[in-house]
Parts: sequence; structure tokens; C-alpha cells
Amino acid sequence: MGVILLKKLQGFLVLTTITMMALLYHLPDISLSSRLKSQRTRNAKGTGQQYTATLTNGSLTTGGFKIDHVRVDVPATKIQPVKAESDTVLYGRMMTNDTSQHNNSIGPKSNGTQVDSAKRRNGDDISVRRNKIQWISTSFQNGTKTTNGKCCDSECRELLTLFRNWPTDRPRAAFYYLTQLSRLNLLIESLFSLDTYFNNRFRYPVIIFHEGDLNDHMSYIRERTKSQVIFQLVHFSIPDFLTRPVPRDIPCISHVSYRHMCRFHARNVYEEPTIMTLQYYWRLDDDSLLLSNVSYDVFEFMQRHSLQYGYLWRHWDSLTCVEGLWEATERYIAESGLKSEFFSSWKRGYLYYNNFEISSTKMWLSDKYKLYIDYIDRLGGIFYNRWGDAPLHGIAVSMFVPKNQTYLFHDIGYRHGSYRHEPHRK
Ligand SMILES: Nc1nc2c(ncn2[C@@H]2O[C@H](COP(=O)(O)OP(=O)(O)O)[C@@H](O)[C@H]2O)c(=O)[nH]1
Ligand SMILES: [Mg+2]
Repeated sequence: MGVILLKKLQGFLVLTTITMMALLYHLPDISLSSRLKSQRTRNAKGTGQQYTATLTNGSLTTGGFKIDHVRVDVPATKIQPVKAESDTVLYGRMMTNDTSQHNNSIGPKSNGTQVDSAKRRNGDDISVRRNKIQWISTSFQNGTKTTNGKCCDSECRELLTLFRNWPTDRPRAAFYYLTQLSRLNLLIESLFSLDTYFNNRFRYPVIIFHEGDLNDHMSYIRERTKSQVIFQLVHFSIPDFLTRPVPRDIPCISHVSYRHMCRFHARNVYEEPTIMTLQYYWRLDDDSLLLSNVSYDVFEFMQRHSLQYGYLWRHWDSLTCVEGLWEATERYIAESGLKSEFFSSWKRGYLYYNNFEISSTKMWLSDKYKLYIDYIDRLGGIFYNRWGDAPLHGIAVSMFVPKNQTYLFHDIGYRHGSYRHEPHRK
């Protein structure tokens, strides 16, 4: 009897040891979560809760180990990673038992750490980046609007599902178009060239932004491309802060709708939940065509070489169209104390021909770009003049991206209107 009891005790001890070892095995998770400290305070008016998550040592790195749990010290809340990738990005879903919404408004902290303002709910998808916790697509279940006034609809959720199952060694990237029904045939042609020369092989999703005029044509488009297409609705309106009426005719010929398009590419696209989930994008217009085979994965190429901005051509814009833009930018630079050698060498009127643009989202989603573009936007020059997305992108890249992280894709054959780029060796 005594022997049996002793054996049982032994068995129990072995089991306990195994459990302890299993717990210890997860130690990296615990140490990771312990770096992510958060404080809970009342906001200034005392009317609500404010949560501040701080990465105490300034960075959140996966350090090569698998992360199973990151806990933000908000009551009953944890972030359940769906996937950990590269060294600084964690992509996951917030799990909480707390069903109330927290409408947070939290600015940058002195150490640069920031939490996006967002309504957080159970099941919200998030990404955690270096120094930044970003609720990328909040309130998925009930259609509540995100901070930019949009919600991640069923199409957008398809993209997130795709990325949840995405191989960890591939960048999270997509193509994007803004288009309209009147150019449907152009779009189909463009997609065909994209499939033929790149995407049948590399299989990145294609996001198509439209104003609702494609609602009845989605299946038609899907039947004509092998790429996975995500449709996203956009609404254009003159921003409320513009007090003067926007003239129809301006010295630089462009319809008001064209100026909406410019504002979309320069600003609003970076508040789109779909774009915010990406590491890289390749923008094309519906009148863009690939002309020949692209034999390598351009997104992996960008990642491997730490590139941020890829282009084909730089040229000049009419200075009439961008009147006031350079002065405004120089004022901004003086006020913000920014220093950039690249910008100093960037000539007035210079731009990237950005109907072809292969870019990391890093800078476009950053606070420094947001602050700059908001400043520019509020001046109204996008509508009163025609401060286009191309000059704005050129300025932003030269201000915020080191020149050696820009790259001319000399080996890609491309056509846009009368512009033609023949692939060539360097
Ligand atoms: N939905 C929508 N798309 C537009 C509008 N204006 C331009 N676009 C799209 O934005 C992209 C750039 O416009 P495009 O006319 O090609 O500009 P350009 O290349 O500067 O001549 C194209 O894919 C257009 O179809 C618009 O008012 N509404
Ligand atoms: Mg075009």
C-alpha cells in the first residue's frame, strides 16, 4: 500500500515538474509582455478612461522567439497575436472581456511612444510596431466607425484574413488603384497586364478604391482577373475647414474631382484600414500598363534592400499648379526644425511620376507625415490651386526618406498615357 502511495506521489511530482518546465518554456512571452507596461488614468475632464501603453525599453522585438501572448495591462485585456513577423511587427487581435468602448485620445509621449486614438472592442485587430501600438481596424463586428470615419467592412476583413494566413517570410503587400466606372475597360486592361507580367506568379491582393459606381461591376471585374480583389468604397467631399468656396476653374486645368483624387492619394488613402494593414504597396492608375515580365518579387526586393520608395521617373510640375506649396513647406520645415539633405537638393517643382509607386507604408503611416500633410491640407492648396499628390509625394519622400532608400526600378516595362518606360539594365 505504502509503495503504491509512494509511486503516486512520484507521478505527481513528475507531472508538476513537467508543467513548471512548460510554463518556463513560455518565459519569453512573459518577459515580452512585462516590457509592455501600461497605465490607466482618468482623462483631463474626468469623463472617461484613458489607457496609455508604454514600451518601457523603447522597443518591442520578437527577438526570434515565438510569441504566444502579449498582454497590455488594461483590465481584462490581452492582445492575442495572430502572427509575429520581422523584428518589430506583431500582428494580432485584441481579446477583452470588457465590453465597454474606450474612446481614447492619446498623443505622442515624450519618448515617442504612442497609442492610436481608437475605440477598442473585443476582437479588434491590431498591429504592434516599434514604439507604437496601432489599432489598425477597430470595431470589426458591429460596423462602428474607426478614427478616420470608416469601418473595416467585409471586403477589408477578407484582406485581413488573407494576411492572417500569409507566409511569415513574405511582406504584407498589395496593389492599389483608385478608379471609376467610366474607365472600367482601362482598369481591366491594366489588371490583365498586372496578372500577366507579375501577379500570376507572385499573387498579391489588389485593392480597388471606387466611389460606389463599381458596386454592380465587382463580379465582372473579378471574373477578368486572377488576382484576389478587395473593393473599397470611398467618398469625396470638400473638407469642412475650407471656408472659401472652391472654384471650378483654376489656372491649372483640373476638375474639382481631379483635386479630390489628388487629396485621396496624398492623404486619405493612408487612413484606409486596408492600406494601414500593409507593409508595402504598389500604386497603379487604371491607365497604367505593365509591358513586360517582372521576374522577381518587388516587395521582397524592397524589404531585402531596406528600400522605402520605388519609382520609374522624376520630372517637373508646372509651378503655376503648385503655387505656394514650396513656401508652405519651407515654413513647415523652419517651424518643425526638420533637417534633410535630400530635401535641400530637391528642386522646386520636382516630382516622382507616382502613378507608378512601389513603397513601404512606414513613412506614409508615420506621425511625421501625418503632421506635414495635415498642415498642407489645411492650407487648402490642394483645392484652391492644384497641389497634386505627385509633388506632395516628392516633397514628403525627400523630407522624410533617406535618398539611399529610394530606388529607380529601371528593369520594369511600364506605360501610362504617352509615357513609356522601357526596361533596361543599369
Ligand atoms: N473614383 C474616382 N477616381 C478618379 C477620379 N479622378 C481620377 N480618378 C482615378 O485616379 C487615377 C488617377 O487619375 P488620372 O486621371 O489617371 O490622373 P493622371 O494620371 O494624373 O492624369 C485613375 O485611376 C483615375 O481613374 C475621380 O473623380 N473619382
Ligand atoms: Mg493616370
